[in-house]
Amino acid sequence: MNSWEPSPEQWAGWETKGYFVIRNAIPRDSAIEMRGVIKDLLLQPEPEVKADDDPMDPMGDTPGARAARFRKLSGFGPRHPLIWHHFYGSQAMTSVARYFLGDSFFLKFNSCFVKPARTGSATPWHQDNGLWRDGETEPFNFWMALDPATTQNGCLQFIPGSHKLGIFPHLLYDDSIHSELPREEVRQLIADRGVEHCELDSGDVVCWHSSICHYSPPNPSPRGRIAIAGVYSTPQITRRRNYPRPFYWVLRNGELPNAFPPEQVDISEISEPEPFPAAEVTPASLG
Ligand SMILES: O=C(O)CCC(=O)C(=O)O
Repeated sequence: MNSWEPSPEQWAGWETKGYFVIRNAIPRDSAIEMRGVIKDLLLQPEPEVKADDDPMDPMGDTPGARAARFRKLSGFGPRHPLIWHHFYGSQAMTSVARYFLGDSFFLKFNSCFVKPARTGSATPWHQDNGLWRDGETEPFNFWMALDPATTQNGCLQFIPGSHKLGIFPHLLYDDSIHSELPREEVRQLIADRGVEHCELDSGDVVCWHSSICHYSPPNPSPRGRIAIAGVYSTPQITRRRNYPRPFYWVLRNGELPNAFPPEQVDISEISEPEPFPAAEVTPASLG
């Protein structure tokens, strides 16, 4: 299979900021085909994948309303051959990840983030491994824009260099849609380090360190923003097996299997993590 190496600029981004971008990582036409698969999935009465609780207002039972129900769906990647072969199990993505993870790795998570025009909600500030709570810092995280992602429609925002600060305990506030970085901490980090907006075109990919602090705002614009994301990991990195969903082999001993569906990783011990602690409400956290 083809090898891939970061450019000096990408490597510097990875080292110093905690992320880098690959322009045209996947052909734009493929990205648009994958967007069609996701749109179709969103319209199904009950998608057979994991959906976050709907953080958006109930919007009725029309096709348009159903397409705007979810902020996030997970677990669709290994069920849709077009998405598997063109993205999660593609030459393009696996050759990038091989540079970081070596010859054998699997898909730990796969998610689709949907920000419909005008109603799309925010994803709160978090570190991916702050949500995982497994202490893992080495998995490889990647996110592809299926629609152009802009500052107007809610592209990702990163706090550069925050991947070097360790894993912050995440908290649940009364209005949190999921656990998040302590809000005071975020204010201080932004004051110290600033925020970078990561604008991408369809088929561009951003890859980031599992500890980087990131966020995406609501979408008040007339343009929707759909993206698909994944996390690859290896048996050496992912030792604590506290996930209720299966992992799927992507690359094994340097070979990219052509089979579909992809093979599940054999995981025997699965245990649920503890619940998140509630945030203490102080005047500062309300402000
Ligand atoms: O796409 C988004 O809005 C959020 C994505 C994200 O936070 C993630 O993949 O960890």
